[in-house]
Amino acid sequence: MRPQARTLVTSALPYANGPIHIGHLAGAYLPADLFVRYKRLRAEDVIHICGSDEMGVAIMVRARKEGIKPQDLVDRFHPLIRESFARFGISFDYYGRTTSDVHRQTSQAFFNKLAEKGTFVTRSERQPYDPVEKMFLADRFVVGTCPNCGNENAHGDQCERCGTSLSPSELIDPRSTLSDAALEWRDTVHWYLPLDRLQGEVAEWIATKKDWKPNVLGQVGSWLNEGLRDRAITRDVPWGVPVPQEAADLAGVNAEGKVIYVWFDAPIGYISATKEWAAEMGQPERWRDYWQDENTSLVHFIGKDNIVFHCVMFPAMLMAHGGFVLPTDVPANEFLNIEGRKLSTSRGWAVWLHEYLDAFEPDLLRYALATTLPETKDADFSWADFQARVNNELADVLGNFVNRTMTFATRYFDGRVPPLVDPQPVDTDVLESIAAFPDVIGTAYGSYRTREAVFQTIALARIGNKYFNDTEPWNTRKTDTARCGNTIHVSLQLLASLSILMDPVLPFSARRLREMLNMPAVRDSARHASSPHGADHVDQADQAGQDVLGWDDAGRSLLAPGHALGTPEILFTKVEDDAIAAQVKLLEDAAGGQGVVGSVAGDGGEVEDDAAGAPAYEEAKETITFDQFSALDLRMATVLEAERVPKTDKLLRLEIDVGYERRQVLSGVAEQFDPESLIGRRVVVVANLKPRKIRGLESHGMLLLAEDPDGTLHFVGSDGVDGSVVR
Ligand code: B3M
Ligand code: ZN
Repeated sequence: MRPQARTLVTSALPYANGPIHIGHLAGAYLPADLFVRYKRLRAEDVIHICGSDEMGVAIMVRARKEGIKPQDLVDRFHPLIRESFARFGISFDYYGRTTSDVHRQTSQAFFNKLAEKGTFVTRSERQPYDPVEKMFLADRFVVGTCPNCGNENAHGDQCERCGTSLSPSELIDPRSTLSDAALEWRDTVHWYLPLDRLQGEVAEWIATKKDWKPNVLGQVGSWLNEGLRDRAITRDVPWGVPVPQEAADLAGVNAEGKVIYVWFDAPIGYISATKEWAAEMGQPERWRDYWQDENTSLVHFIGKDNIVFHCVMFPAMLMAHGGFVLPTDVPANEFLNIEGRKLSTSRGWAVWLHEYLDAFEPDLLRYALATTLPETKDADFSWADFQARVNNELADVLGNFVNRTMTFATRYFDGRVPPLVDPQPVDTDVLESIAAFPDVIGTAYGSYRTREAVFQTIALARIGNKYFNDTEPWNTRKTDTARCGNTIHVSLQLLASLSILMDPVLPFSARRLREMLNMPAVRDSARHASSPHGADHVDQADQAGQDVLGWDDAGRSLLAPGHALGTPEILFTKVEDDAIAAQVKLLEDAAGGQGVVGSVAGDGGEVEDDAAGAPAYEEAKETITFDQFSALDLRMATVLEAERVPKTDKLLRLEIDVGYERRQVLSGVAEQFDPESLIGRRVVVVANLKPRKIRGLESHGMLLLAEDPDGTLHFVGSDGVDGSVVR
C-alpha cells in the first residue's frame, strides 16, 4: 500500500456580493475540483474546503447601493453561489460562510492570540470622518479634486482620470460619498500586522518552495524584494468580524465600532469552515488533522490577484500564531479574458455560471474551460471556441467513439463484452497504451498541470477512435467475427478505463458512461469517504466500505468477457450555432449592446442597427475656448527608462526625453504594461503640468492614453522628433 497522503485543498472564498462567473471558475474552483476528484479516485485522504466571504467593505458598498443591510445581501448571494457550484459539480466537502458563529469565534481567538503574543503594532492616526454618517471612512468613500489633473471626482485611493494613486489627505476639498459632507479628521487606533518584522521568516520559508509556479514565485519575489510593509488589519466600519475587546484591552482601547480587516479574517475562514465540517461529521476535533498535523499538505487554489495574501500575509499570520501547517503549494492561475476583452463585472462583460447552467450541461463548460485554463498566462474564453471544443472533441471524438462501440456491441454481440481471441499487435498495443494513462494523467493533475491532464484524457479517446477506424469492424463483422469481437472488446475496455480517467473533468458524463457499460462499482469522485457532504449520489459499495474501482484500476481491463452492458445513449450532442449566438447576445446585451464579438454575432445577423453596435462612450465634455486648449503644452517624447514604483500595483516610474530635457514622469499603467515593453515607445506628454510628488517621487508631466470602454489603455503618439509641439 502506498503511504496515505493527507491533503487539505482550499479554494478562494468568493465574495458574496455577486454571482459566480467563469473567471472565478477558471482561476480556482475548476482546477481545484479536478485535483480533488482525482485524489478521491485514488482513495487519498483529501478534503476541499471553501465558503462565502461575507465580510469586507465591498459587501457593505453593494448593500448600500441597493439600500439593504449587508446581512440581507449575503443571505441572497450565499445560497445562489453555493447552488450554482453544486449544479456545476464543484464538489466541496464543505462550503461555509464567514458570517457564521464559528468563524467569528475562530477569527477573534486568532486575533487575540496574536495580540497576546505581542505580534501586532497599534497606532493612533488621523482618519477621514463623516460627521453626518458618524463614521470613519474607508479611502473609497472619499472623493475630492485630484491635485494632479483637477478631476473633481477623484477617489480617495486613486484618480481614475489620470491614474495617480492618492490618499484622502492629498485630495483638494475632500468630501464623503455617503453624505456629501465635508470631511473631518479624527484620531483612531488601528492594529497593524508588522510584515516588515515577519519578512525574514516568510522569505526563508518561500526560499524552500523552488517548485512553485513561476508566476507565483515571481510575484512573491518582487514583494519581498521591495520590502514588506506593515499592514492595517482593523477598520472603522460597521460590517465585519468585531475586534475582540480582550485584544483591545491589551491596547487600552475601546473595541467598539472596530472590525477586523477582511483579508485578515477571510483566510481564517478556511480554518473555521474545516471546523464546521468536522463538527458536522460528529468528530469536532478532526479539523486539527488537516491544520495542525505536519503530514498534511495544504494547497490553496486562487487567482493571481490573491497571491500576496496567500503566499505572504496568511503564512505570516500562521507563523506568528504557531501550531498550524503552512501552505504546501499555491498553484495560482492568471486571468481569463472573454472574447478577447478583460472580464469586468461592472461593465457587464462576464459569463455567469447560473446563466450558463440554464442553457447547457455542466460538463461541456467544465471541459472547455479546463482546456483553456490560464495556467501560465492570461487565457481567452470565446463562445466559438466553446462550441468547437464541444463539437469537435466531446461529440466527434469521445461521443462518437462511445456511440460506435456501444452500437456494435449491442447490435452484433448481444449487448455483451465479446472475448479477446488471438489478439493482434494492433489490439495489444492499445491495451498497453491504456495501461500508461492513469500515470500520465495523474502526474499532470498531481502537479497542477490541469490542462495537460485533460488533453491527455481526450488523447486516450482519440486512440480509441483511431483504433476503431484502423481495425474496420464494419468489414470484419462480415469477414472475421472474432476479429470484430476483438475490436469491440478492446474498445469497451478503453471506454471503461476512460470512464474513470475522464471523471474529474466530466463527472456527469463519466457516470452516464459507466451506467452504459454497467460497470463494477467505482469510487465516487464527488465525496470524501467519510464526509456527509456531496453525498447525493454515492456508490453503495463505496459507502459500505466494499472494494471499489479507483484511479489506478483504469490501467487494466475492467470488463469481463460476457459482461452484460447497459443501454446505449448519446453522450454528447453538438451545440448548434443559434445556441451560441444566444449566449453571445446575452453577453453583449449585458455589456450595453456593444457589438464586439465579431466572429459569431456577424454570422447571426443579430446586430440590427448601429446604435446597438456602438460602444458606450464617456459623456462629452464641456466646450472650451481655443485659448484654453493652447494653454496645454503637448510634446512628443520617447520613453528612455521604465520601472515599477515599489509597493504600488499601478505606478510606473518613467524617464522620458522631451527633446530639450529629460524628465521623470509617474504613470498609472503598470497593470497593463510591462515596464520593459515601454522602453523606446513614442508618447505624447502634457509638458506644462505642475510637477507633483507621488509616493515621494516627483512626476513632471503626464502621458496621454486612450482608454477603451473595457478599461484597456493605449498610448497616444507616433512620429515627430522629441520635443515637437502637438497641436
Ligand atoms: N474574497 C477575494 C476574491 O474573491 C476574496 C478571497 C478570499 S480568500 C481567503 O478575489
Ligand atoms: Zn487625476
